[in-house]
Amino acid sequence: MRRPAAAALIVAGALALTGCGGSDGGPAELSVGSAYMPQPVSDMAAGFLTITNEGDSADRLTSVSSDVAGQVTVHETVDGAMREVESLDIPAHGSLVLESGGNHLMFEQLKRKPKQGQKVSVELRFAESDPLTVEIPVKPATYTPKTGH
Ligand SMILES: [Cu+2]
Repeated sequence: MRRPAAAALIVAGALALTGCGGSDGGPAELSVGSAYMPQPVSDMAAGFLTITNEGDSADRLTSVSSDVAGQVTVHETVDGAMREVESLDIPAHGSLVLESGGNHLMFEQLKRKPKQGQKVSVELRFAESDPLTVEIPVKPATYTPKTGH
């Protein structure tokens, strides 16, 4: 009767490894990188970043807000046309990429125009994980996305 006990110990050890971080069990582990905002040339601005998920469960980016904009929406680009989406998937052990010509954040009703060299504070909210606040650096306007909105 000792073998089952030994097997249980091994399973418990594996769980302890994957559960590192000591959180309350939130299985998605999100981090943000490669963030930037092209200096806006109108009363709208775009934002790009990559959300990496090192956890065992998928999550979704569900909403975004920023103190510089009255509204921030999430857009995807399909066949060259942008459209607003309710959420974007962040796969387990994968990443969600927001990049020029693809998925992006749209800052509308700008309260001030961010300038190159400044940073814009953005809060990202998710279906499962706790919100993340990111300081997005403002880059030259040459990153301006295609027209269309
Ligand atoms: Cu857009």
